Amino acid sequence: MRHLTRRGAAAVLGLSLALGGTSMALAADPLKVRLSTAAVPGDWHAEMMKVFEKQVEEAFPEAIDVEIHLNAALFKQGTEPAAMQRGNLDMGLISAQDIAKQVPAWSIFTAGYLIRDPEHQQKVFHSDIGEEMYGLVAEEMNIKILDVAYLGTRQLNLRDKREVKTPADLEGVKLRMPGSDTWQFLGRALGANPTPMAFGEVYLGLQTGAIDGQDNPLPTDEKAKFYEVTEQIVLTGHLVDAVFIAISNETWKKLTPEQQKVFQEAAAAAVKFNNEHRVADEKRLVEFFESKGLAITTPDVDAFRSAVQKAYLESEFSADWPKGMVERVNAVQ
Ligand code: KDO
Repeated sequence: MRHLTRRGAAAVLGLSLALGGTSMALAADPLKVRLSTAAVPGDWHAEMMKVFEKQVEEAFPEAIDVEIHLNAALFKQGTEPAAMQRGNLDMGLISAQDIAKQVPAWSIFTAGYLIRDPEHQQKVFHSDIGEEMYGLVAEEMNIKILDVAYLGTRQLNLRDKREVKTPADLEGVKLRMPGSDTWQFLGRALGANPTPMAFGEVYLGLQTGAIDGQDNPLPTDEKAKFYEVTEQIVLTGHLVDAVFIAISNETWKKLTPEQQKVFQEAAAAAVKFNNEHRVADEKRLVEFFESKGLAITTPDVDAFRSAVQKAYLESEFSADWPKGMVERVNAVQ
């Protein structure tokens, strides 16, 4: 009996020590916040997240550990929202096209030639429009958008030189677009023959001739080295593109009010960093690409604009746009 009791006591002591150890370990473990994006290293939306990470970790060195995963290494491009919703991912850089898959009203922001420039983009999303549209994402996707960053203005980038003035000149051009309905629609609206392909496969697709071209902002053409395997950039400027810094509501709720405030401020600092660099690069890069032997041509942008706007207004997508939203977006000065 005595022996048993002693052993029992030792077991209880061991257990409590183990538990004590565990709870101490838990207290010391920072909250890991994992972010996934298809961005390549060096592209400004990848670099901006370092700014975010630094600001958050400097404020909470013991409590929070931000982990950035680039190149879609953690989750495939476009699957980040679902991963956040399943509780497998904390943060993602997500697109309006990703959101539109679940919240059809958001397809308005996938429309070509709606947002006019980076400044207009900031003003739209920091107005009551942003509040309303972010609210839909919170309600319907359980995801909180912290801020909007300028991904750049999308331009056509062709493997072989070609005379391109109007959408008719893109007939039969196998144009890689990311793989979702809204992206494919944009490719068709431009007059091309869109083909879906993940971002990570585009370089090889251009090199082998599996595709005739792709569209991306100039800084991405530089950082992903698409200029090495293409001969021309057509300055269509068809989409003033955005990425949204998003966090799952589950993770957001784990943060203290003070931490939430810092996350919000760090996202704003990241956006500022990204936008300044990206706008400067867009000015610098035409000359850089020319020095690499690419032809940089200007099409009849009005012809592209009217064809694309007409296609969207007549599309099934526009039926889901909140009433009066196009006019409200246009009215933002
Ligand atoms: C692309 O696949 O072309 C795209 O530019 C789409 C964007 O929404 C975004 O996913 C981006 O890729 C990646 O972040 C890589 O820059």
